[in-house]
Amino acid sequence: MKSKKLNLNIKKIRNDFPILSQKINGKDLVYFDNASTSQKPLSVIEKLSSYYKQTNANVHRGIHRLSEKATEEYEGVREKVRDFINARSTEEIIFVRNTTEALNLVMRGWAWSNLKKGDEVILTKMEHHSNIVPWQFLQQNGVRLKFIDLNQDGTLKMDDFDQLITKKTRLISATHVSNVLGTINPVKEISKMAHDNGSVFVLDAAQSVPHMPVDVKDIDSDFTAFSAHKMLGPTGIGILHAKKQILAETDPLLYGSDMIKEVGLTKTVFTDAPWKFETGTPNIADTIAFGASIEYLNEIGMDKIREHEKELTDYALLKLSNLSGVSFYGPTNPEIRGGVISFNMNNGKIKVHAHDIAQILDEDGIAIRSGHHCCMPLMKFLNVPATARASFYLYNTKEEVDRFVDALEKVKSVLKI
Ligand code: C6P
Repeated sequence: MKSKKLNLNIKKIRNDFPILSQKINGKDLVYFDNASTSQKPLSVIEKLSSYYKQTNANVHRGIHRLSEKATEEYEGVREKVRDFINARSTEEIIFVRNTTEALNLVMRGWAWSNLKKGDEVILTKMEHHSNIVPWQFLQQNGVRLKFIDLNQDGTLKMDDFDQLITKKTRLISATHVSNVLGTINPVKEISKMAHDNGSVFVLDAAQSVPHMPVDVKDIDSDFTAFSAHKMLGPTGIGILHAKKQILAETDPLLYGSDMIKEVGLTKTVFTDAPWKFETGTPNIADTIAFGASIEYLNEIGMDKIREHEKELTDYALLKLSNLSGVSFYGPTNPEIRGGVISFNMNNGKIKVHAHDIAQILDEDGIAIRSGHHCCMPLMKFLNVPATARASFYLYNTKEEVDRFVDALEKVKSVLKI
């Protein structure tokens, strides 16, 4: 197959990621587990280390120089995040640990006290457990959960919204990009349907913000959640974006420390958003290093990253469709598909377990994920216990896709399918 030239300077990019130059089982590492977590460029690693070497101090507390510097850098990242997702104000940007914590904050802090018996929440059947399990707790208060079904190609049955949305629908939540199917959902349309009905729209952007331009003002989501570790940043830091008006009606998850204006023995006046939600000494170092990952992504350009992944995915899907015994899931239209390919292998008689595929690929230095990907209801829809999954990022190449496809040939011959 003739390979079209990708528009990123991949060689230069790969040099920025020290981990990619190592060998696994004597073979060059192919890292195709980016939907799980991404690798980190030197600028992020160095920012983390330089923070501890030169800046380390608590934020918002001291008036000494180091504390002021740490606070300045920490708050500077809030502005970088605001700009990255085109939010209206830094007051709408809350630092949390990850997407899961962000979604739990929406459930406990807003939905728990605002939704009553008989109210309804609509989710989709492709949601990650982090966007299902928290909402299940609302059932204790008599809230009903409803689910949008999927078409066979892994897209949402958009027509079903008409039947599912009622006057009792208070909240709709959906993933922007499925971490299993790669489907890019029409979230702007869903957001509009929610608002036309007077419902709140929650966006799980864990798999979109790292891979494509995302504009929360344009989508008009009320709450948006994502994690730094999936976008070249450190683990332990994530974002909940929320519109100012709705934040005013949201309670914090944790209480204490400096999220206060005044504390009496029996009564406390809280400080303003977003600090009200960031109780205790925060994850300062990782937040500051997260700023370096945003700078890195901005320098490359999110449009270019999206194009690169689209091209890689298209290339991989074409090669996989020529490989007998491989079936993959999700839409084939590259316009509505992110850089995630879940698949299984069988020859009609023998079904290969996804873990066996991942293990054989690992022998060749190729890292993919296998399992239910925290999407058990989706596995049920697909009628499989697990899938193997390759997921791409800006540093991956067509040559790596070729190696991956060759390794799948090896799986076929080892397992005689
Ligand atoms: N999906 C995957 O391998 P955390 O772990 O909180 O940073 O992100 C949770 C999460 C929420 N929503 C979606 C759509 C996700 O994909 C994830 C994380 C990883 O697919 C780990 S299970």
